[in-house]
Amino acid sequence: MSSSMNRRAALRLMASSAAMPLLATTAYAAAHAQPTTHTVTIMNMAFSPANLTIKAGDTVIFKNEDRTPHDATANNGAFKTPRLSTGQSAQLTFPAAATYGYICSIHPRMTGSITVT
Ligand SMILES: [Cu+2]
Repeated sequence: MSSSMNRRAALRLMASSAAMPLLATTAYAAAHAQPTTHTVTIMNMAFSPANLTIKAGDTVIFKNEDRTPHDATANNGAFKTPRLSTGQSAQLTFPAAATYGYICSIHPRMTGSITVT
């Protein structure tokens, strides 16, 4: 009797450990994933990627790898990073669905967008 209980417990353990890698690959897991952190690199007077789509709750890190200072300033005033020198970064979390166009306020021809779904 105790050996059959042990076998059931062992089977349950195998089932649960086998399910974990599968779960991580399903669409359900992707849709309900933990918030993700994305990086927008600033280089050669441009944001890269210039157009980024993320999910509500995700975080975006703006990292300046250019030789000159830059920022990221939303056209609608929703956010503005500090002025970032070479090597500096700023992170913003986007709690709700929205679309933001943004520029570098120092070099307004530098443009980008973040779409939060
Ligand atoms: Cu700039």
